[in-house]
Amino acid sequence: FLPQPLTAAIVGCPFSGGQRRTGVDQGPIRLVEAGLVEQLKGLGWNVVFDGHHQFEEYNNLDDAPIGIMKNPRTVSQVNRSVAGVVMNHAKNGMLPVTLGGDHSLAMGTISGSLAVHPDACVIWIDAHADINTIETTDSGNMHGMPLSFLLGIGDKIQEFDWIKPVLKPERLVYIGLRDLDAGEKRLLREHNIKAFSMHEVDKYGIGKVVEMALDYVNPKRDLPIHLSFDVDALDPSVAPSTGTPVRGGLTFREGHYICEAIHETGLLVSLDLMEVNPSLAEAADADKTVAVGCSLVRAALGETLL
Ligand code: Z70
Ligand code: MN
Ligand code: MN
Ligand code: MN
Repeated sequence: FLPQPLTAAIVGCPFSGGQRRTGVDQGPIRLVEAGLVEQLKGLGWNVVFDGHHQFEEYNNLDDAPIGIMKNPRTVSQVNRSVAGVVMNHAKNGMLPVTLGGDHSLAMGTISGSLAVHPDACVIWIDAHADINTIETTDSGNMHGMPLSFLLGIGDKIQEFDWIKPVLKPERLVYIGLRDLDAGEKRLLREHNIKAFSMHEVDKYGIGKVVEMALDYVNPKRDLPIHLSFDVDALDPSVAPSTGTPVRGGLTFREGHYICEAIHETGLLVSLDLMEVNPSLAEAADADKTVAVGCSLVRAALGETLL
């Protein structure tokens, strides 16, 4: 789906308004400082990076909660802007690599990539399902909600009118889940959404799980793929510096295997790497999380072991 020569467009999104903890806005800055642009060039990619997006115009919105949703107008407007940026990069034949920032940003990235690749499937790697609606959310944190907006599930909220329900439930698959709210479990069942939790990773092994996930969303291996990777899918021993670490996660190799296998399909058109928060752990653990983030992106863009 991507023209040669291959070009990646880094979309740095220092945004933390979809959750409560500061510091996740430093994720993209640290990933780029660690040398991600040069690393991707080293793999043979052309890389476009015109600085991190600042979202200044949305810093001081009058933003009272809607229901219990926090910062709703800011989350909406930032994502509307991200959607435009991702869409333009994709239209120009580039592979957007969006660096978060919190996972509410997937409202923008997936809206943008599916505007250009409407039949794309979404592979969502996460400890969490991020599918709460205004009715089901207990926290009001919008990083736990992006998929409900993209799927068109839940009460319509005027402030998010710009988000079209571009994602069909049968085009979504999860890997790595292990911390779902009761309402989210109900939504997955009601909408018949395919998920491979850590239980299935243990049972079948990661190789089989990725194959089954692709067989489900992309049976003929002919649809574009948007990969949305929340670094908290990895075990906290591998990626400690993230807002909501949950024990029992993917190993270093399991996380990389997913990225490598998706690269091998030749179908990847858009990538998110989200929830790196370098301020939440000791310096060495923050560095380790940033390094694993860079390494996952390299794997998805074709770095091989041999
Ligand atoms: C919970 C909520 C979440 C990430 C936490 C948690 C959601 N289900 N997502 N960390 N990345 O608040 O809705
Ligand atoms: Mn840009
Ligand atoms: Mn997430
Ligand atoms: Mn998560």
